[in-house]
Amino acid sequence: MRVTRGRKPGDDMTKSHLMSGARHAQRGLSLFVLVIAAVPAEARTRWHVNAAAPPGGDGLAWATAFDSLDSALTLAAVGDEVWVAQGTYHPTVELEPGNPRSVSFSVPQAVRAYGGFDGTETALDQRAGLFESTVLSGDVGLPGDSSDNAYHVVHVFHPGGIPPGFVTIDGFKITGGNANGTSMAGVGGGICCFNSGLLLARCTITDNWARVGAALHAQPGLVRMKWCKVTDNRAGDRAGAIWGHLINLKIFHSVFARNSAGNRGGAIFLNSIVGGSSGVEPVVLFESCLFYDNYAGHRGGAVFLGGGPFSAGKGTWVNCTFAFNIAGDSGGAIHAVTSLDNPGHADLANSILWQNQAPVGAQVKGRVRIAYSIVQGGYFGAGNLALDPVFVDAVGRDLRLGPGSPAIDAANNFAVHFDLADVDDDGSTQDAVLLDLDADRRFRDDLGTPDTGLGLAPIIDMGPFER
Ligand SMILES: [Ca+2]
Ligand SMILES: [Ca+2]
Ligand SMILES: [Ca+2]
Repeated sequence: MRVTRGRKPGDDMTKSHLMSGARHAQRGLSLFVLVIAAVPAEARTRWHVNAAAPPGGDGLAWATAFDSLDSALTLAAVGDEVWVAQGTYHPTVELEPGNPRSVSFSVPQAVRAYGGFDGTETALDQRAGLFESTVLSGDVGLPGDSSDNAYHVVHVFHPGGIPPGFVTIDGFKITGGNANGTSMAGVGGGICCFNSGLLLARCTITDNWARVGAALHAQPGLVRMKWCKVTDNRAGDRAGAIWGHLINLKIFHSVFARNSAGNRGGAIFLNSIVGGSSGVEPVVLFESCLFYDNYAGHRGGAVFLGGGPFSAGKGTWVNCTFAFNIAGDSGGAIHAVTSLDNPGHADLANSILWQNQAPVGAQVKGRVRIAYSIVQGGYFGAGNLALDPVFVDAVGRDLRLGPGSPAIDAANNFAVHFDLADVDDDGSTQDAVLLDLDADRRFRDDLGTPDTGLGLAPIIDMGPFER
């Protein structure tokens, strides 16, 4: 799987980003383009880690695996891979010497960390799929007591300038971070990412706490996420799951459930600054994602998009379902701030907004454009419906489409983007996405349903699941 690359024509850090950035620069905002350098495609060294290994290994083979993940991360250099067998791992390296809560797994720049092995594999595609049982746990100190846990389970940091490549974290459960300190110790309980490229794949990020950005805090950053589950994280203030500022974000085929924020952005809080318009490749894009049962005390039950001179959240959502999210004040699913100088802005297509709740704007509030979507209560825009999407089991939160759903064959084929997060792991980000959130085939024609969407048959369904 090719996950690191330099800038080149057709790559997703090129024209559209620069152009949208330039538009804002003309309006007095600083131009932000984080460029990631290329690294050798082949790994230099492959380190092996197995919690069940005897101590004293050299990490060069499964038979002599390290028993500590930090042993491998301490030695790993640009282009290296770290293969981790199932087991539970706790960080031991203090970012701030003398402070036991500053321990964190520091994944070095341009290192690829893979979990989910049983400890016999010789190729990545042989992985046994033990992703949820390869656990990176911030529960240091007293077990089961979060008050002495690590501030960040994982730390990805580049001090400035051009990062030497993407950091890959693929196939782990990340849990138990508690960023309840001050300054940077108050953000990014699961993962704290600064000035880096980060690819998250096949990870479950769950049960982390922070004041801001409980699962992931990225600022600035270039983040790709696919096949992840981000659940049950809690923020005291903002961003129950992900905080993104000065961020280029592509999140595909991921689930955000039961995250909460005391204030704004039950799952997502963005001050992304650039991008967001349709017609060019969005800088911030969520595709085939599911958001349910997220909660914000005030605004944006699932998503909050900031707005102001230096803080405008702009993003695009395609084939996403928002259901059963709740905001205490406004924007049950999404709240986009409507400041005059630089408003937040959400573009939605092929999506479903159903059974979200808020006193003002039960589904959405603010500057939100929607097309070819189901919106409870109705919404202005081409192809929008106000009909019950007929989930398979709404109470049990099976939010796939049931028989007869008006979402079937009713979306817009042209709204779908290229495979910018490489969900099919074929090494290309310029191919079509042919998988839905179940990894079943997209663009299926339901023969019993008239095509009401846009494009040539087969027509894509609304939401992340194709029936
Ligand atoms: Ca503890
Ligand atoms: Ca279809
Ligand atoms: Ca691909």
